Amino acid sequence: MTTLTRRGFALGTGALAVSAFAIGRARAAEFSYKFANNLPISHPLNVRAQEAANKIREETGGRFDLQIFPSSQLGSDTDTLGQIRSGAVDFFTLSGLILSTLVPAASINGIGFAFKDYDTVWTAMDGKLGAFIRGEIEKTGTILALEKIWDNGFRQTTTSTKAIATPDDFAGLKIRVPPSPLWTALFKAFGAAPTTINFNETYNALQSKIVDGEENPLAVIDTAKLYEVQSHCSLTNHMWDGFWLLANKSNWEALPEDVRTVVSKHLNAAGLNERADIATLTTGLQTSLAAKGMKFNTVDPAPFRDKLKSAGFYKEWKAKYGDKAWAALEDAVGALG
Ligand code: X2X
Repeated sequence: MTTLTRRGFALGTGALAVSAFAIGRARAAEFSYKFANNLPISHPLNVRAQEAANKIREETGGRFDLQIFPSSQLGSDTDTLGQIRSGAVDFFTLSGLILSTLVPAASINGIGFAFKDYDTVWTAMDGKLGAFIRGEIEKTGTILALEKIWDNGFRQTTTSTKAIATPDDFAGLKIRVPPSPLWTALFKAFGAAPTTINFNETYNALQSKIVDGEENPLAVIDTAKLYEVQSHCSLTNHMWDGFWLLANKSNWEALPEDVRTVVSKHLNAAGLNERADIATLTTGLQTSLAAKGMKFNTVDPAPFRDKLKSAGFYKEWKAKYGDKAWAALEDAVGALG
């Protein structure tokens, strides 16, 4: 028979409180950090980020809580770039091309038709080219990028008007581009009329016909439901785009080293899993988007590349990045332009 003394009872509840704290849900975490991104919650980036958040909470015994804000809930990419610099946001996945408004070299992977396939992408971005870009990001002194870049994908062109089969089809096309000088320059070189619009306003801009087209990887076209407002998808594969997982430097350095190790381990692993998810998802998407009404066509990239060459695109951007950065790119992808 067990007699529950007053003292024994008090000890018992104490033990219960300790074990509830150990699983991390009994009280507020010691560190609660915000992770912003522009993608729908169903996109693999958010699925894997949430999975990492759960693992981090568990492995830190509830000390670290990663709160994820999908769909630009904290503001447009342009706004959020300001917030990651000030520390109002702690983590932010951002396309290197948009980041280039702060770190010019960060757009270099978006040079038209630079990458022929994913093997080349990961060799470059997990290798010297990625290290070079991360070094440039670190030079800001306010933000840093975790080691593994996450996949956005090879970008395809959609319109509500017509298929893009040759460079001439771009002539005068009102196309939405994300906020980045490289994006604007690329589509001007194709002869289109690009308009800069943040992603959180893109669906509405297409729906209200402020623009007739946009370009994004199939995983974004699908999860953001752009197929509802676009009828054609031309497989232009004109650039590979990825998301650097940025951290505010002083908030990152405010974490104890052991917490930082757990956070970066799970976030980098999540990035690798997200890459695999995008690959799997993309395989089936042409069929499922076609079933939702999109008309697909493939393109021969050669005339598009020639158009960029004759417009002086490669020459201009080589001069902008400088010989050292351009050599790092060509080292990874072969001679350009
Ligand atoms: O804004 C876009 O088009 C998107 C979602 O692909 C990026 O974040 C660059």
